[in-house]
Amino acid sequence: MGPIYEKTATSPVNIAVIKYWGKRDSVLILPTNSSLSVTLSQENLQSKTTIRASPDFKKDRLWLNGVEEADVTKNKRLQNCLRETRRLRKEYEKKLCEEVGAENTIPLSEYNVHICSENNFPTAAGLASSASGFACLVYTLAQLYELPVSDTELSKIARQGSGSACRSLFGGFVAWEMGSQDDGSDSQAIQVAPKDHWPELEALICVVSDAKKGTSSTEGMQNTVATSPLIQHRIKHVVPERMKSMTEAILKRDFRKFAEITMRDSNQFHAVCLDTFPPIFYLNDVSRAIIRVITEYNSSNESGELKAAYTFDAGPNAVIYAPRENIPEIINIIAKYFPGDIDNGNEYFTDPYHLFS
Ligand code: 2P0
Repeated sequence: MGPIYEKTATSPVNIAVIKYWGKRDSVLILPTNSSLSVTLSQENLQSKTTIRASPDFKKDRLWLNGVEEADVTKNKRLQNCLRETRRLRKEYEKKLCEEVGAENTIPLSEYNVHICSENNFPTAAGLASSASGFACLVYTLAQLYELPVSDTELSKIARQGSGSACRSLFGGFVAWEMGSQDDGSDSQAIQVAPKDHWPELEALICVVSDAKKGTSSTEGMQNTVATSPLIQHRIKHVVPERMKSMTEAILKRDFRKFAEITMRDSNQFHAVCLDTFPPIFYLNDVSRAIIRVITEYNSSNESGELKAAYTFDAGPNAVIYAPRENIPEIINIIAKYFPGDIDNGNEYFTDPYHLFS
């Protein structure tokens, strides 16, 4: 038996406040608009990945949530992430050979890997499981390979696993800049602000359903780009301005502005889904009732300040952003209006996000 090299890491989920929806290149995963997200805490929602490399392994193998994938060579996105990280490792090995000699350089780039990855939350229920999963794959490989590269550099590889994964390499507030190059060299994630920039902001996740979603994001966004006139308006005339305003709102910790843009962007994302032909429905009756309850809660506030913001991804589950002081009140309201509707019995939890390290 030869040696086994092993690394384990975890990655958090991110929830977009400016949504990514649409690709201009579906192999490199280049988006049609920039997006911005908040990274949630790792304890409640995370992917955990262990990767082993050994000269004895006969082929690359993958276990997702304990089940082995039949043929990893068919998983193009995984192959792309593996190929790109191995390429960087190969370059690093060349450098190591020059510095410390070939006899002291482990040729990890040539070894097959065994990858075990699991989520502690429902997969594919619109809770960004592919984001944390691919971020974790690329981050763990980078650790195993000891790659001397920045997280922004790694974000370009994670992006090729799943677009939103590039944002999960950072904590706090993260922008995915769409870039303009055809080779994807400037389509990358950057941190807008670290999580301790705005420690009062919390996210409350309401699991409306943990069933697998009907239309995958990948398929859904392709259909939207192919059929929706509204998405063109969003790409050209809405998102560029919103990215600037949202960045300003975050830097100034302006919850009113943050909340309004968050809700408007969620609404527009679901509007382009409805504008897709045939239409895509991610919200259900409970989701829409949550929108009404939060709208009512905000308008009942005499000062005119917004107290909470809802956002929904490609599924019916709500994420509610609010200053920490409002969270107990929001939980009471949700519990009152939705005593049994949410996740087979009232499952919701506060989730103070924190930096990925
Ligand atoms: C987002 N979503 O910005 C948006 C909002 C869903 C709604 O990113 O095809 O799973 O793997 O690049 O990243 C979901 O898209 O799609 C997503 P692929 P991904 O978070």
